[in-house]
Amino acid sequence: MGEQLDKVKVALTELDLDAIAPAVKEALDDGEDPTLILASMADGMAAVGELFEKGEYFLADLVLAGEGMKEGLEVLEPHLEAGTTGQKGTVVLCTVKGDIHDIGKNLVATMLSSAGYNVVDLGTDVPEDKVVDAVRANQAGAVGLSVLLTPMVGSIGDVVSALEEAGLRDQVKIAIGGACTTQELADRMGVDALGRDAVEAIRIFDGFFS
Ligand code: B1M
Repeated sequence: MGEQLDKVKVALTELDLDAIAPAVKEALDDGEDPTLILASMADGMAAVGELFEKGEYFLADLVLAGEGMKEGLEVLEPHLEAGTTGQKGTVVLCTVKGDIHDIGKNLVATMLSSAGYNVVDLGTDVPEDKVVDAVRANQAGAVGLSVLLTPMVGSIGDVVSALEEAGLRDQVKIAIGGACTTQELADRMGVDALGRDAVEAIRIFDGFFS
């Protein structure tokens, strides 16, 4: 990892909020690829998660890490966005019911918009009927669900069932992503794909709409 990228990761891992945005800016000024900077931020967040699991960080530290990620993203996002939006198709995106993590979902939204999708972002803790309503109202061709909490994976199944009951399941492809998701979970929940990161999410939706 380059020195500037390492600085980004360390600033986030050490919760040095004053250093995060400047570190991202320095990396950009140095010509680092924005997607690599993004990956360094994700590495920093993963390290924070590990420290939380070990009992070295507490909930307040997770909140700080979330703030730090947002500050870094504010600097980075304009460099991820390419321009033309809404050409390829409409994707309804949300974090599932019971889960309020939104950083990864927001990243996926930004990347999809910049890749030319119309993204209908429903936010976090979204019940299945809201997803159904949004798919219908926007004639969406795909749904993206973000889920980070293992106890909330059942919310994925609730969305699948609700779309089936509404007679919409055949019209939409569904992808899931987020820290606690696996291919085994995707298969079990009856969704069409699993995206491990925002870049893979774009590949998946490109496949859905091709
Ligand atoms: Co929470 N949290 N958290 N947290 N948090 C995790 C997820 C956890 C793994 C930490 C840990 O214990 N190691 C753990 C979950 C364990 C589990 O169930 N497996 C956990 C827990 C337990 C909790 C609480 C229950 C803590 C508590 O209250 N005791 C609580 C839950 C609240 C709730 O949701 N109801 C909670 C709260 C919070 C904060 C609010 C403090 C904060 C969130 C702030 C926010 O989002 N605005 C927070 C944070 C920051 C984290 C960690 C540290 C970081 C998450 C993150 O933003 N990662 C996280 C640890 C970790 O994930 N290692 C943790 C960076 C982000 C870029 O990655 O979201 O994975 P990610 O998204 C990636 C990919 O996954 C993928 O693309 C993204 C970009 O590459 N992707 C998709 C994501 N969604 C996709 C959708 C797609 C495709 C790809 O659609 C097709």
